[in-house]
Amino acid sequence: MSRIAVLVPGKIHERVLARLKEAFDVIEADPLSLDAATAGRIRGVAVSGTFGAAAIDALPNVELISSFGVGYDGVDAKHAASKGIIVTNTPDVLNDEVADTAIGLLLNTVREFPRAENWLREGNWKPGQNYPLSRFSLKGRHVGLYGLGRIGQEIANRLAPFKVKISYHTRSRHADAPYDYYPTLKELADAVDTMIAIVPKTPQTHKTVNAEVLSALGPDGVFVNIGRGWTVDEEALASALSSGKLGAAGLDVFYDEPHVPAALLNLPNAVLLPHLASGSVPTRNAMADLVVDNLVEWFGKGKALTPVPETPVKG
Ligand code: A2R
Repeated sequence: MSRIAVLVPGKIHERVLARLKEAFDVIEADPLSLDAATAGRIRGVAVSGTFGAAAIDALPNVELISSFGVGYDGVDAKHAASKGIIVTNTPDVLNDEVADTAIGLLLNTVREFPRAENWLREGNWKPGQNYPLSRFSLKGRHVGLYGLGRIGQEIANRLAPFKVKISYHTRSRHADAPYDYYPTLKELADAVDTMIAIVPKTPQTHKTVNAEVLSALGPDGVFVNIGRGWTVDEEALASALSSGKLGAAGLDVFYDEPHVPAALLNLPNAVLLPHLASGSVPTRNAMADLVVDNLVEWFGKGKALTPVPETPVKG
């Protein structure tokens, strides 16, 4: 019996490819360039990045699109749902890694560790010469979480031992969360001096961290983004940082990756990382396994492990 055909439309973690090849007939190609017979054979997709409506429409018999990463904004899940196609993502297996990165980035931003290390490597540490005291401390801060989902909750768990006050803004109050809830992002920004954004890329989150929100954090304020660059007005952020309206920022994500605006690159009070929050070998392996396991379970047992809310079919 011939194997089920699974399309891999672009670059993906090598473990995904290796494991898929054990179980499926893997076709590595652009869906829009396939001949009709090949397109008709494809029943599954494994994708890291973009898979839009045209790509979905090019595969008449596709049943499941398995997307690498917890954010699946590159896949048109609504369109897939309208055609009865399931989309899966890789939630939970990266919560700890991303939350750890958030804490590291926060500390780096507040205490300037990357700058201090550069200062040392450049040979500046000499008798009688010490790196200047960091302007800010984490001690006594009031941290506002913009997002308290799977990852936001893990960030909150890690923040508690730092003895900072924690508050949050989400779409709706979490009755079981022991933190102050603010129904708007501006009200949260008014209340806190430190904000960590961990929300998905959706039409509702676009550039919600704007000049008004950043000003509300204030000259001693710190902003950290570990979710999506889409949620931030980068021009307003660079301007707030350079004018001193905002104290410092730590960013793992950017609006138009891998492009990082020069206005941010030139700022001494910004810590910039190349979207690596989940980027360790063990965590990316776990994500790769979940991408493959969703396809294996669906075609073996008719059950998708981690369908996204738009396509909540568990089989
Ligand atoms: O569902 P809620 O009310 O707990 O709010 C979710 C929040 N969120 C928003 N908050 C305020 N205004 C919005 N328009 C809005 N849209 C979503 O973001 C929830 O607290 C959080 C998302 O949680 P999860 O769906 O569990 O996502 P997870 O696994 O924490 O990942 C967050 C994002 C991914 O979508 C990637 O883009 C990125 O982190 O790696």
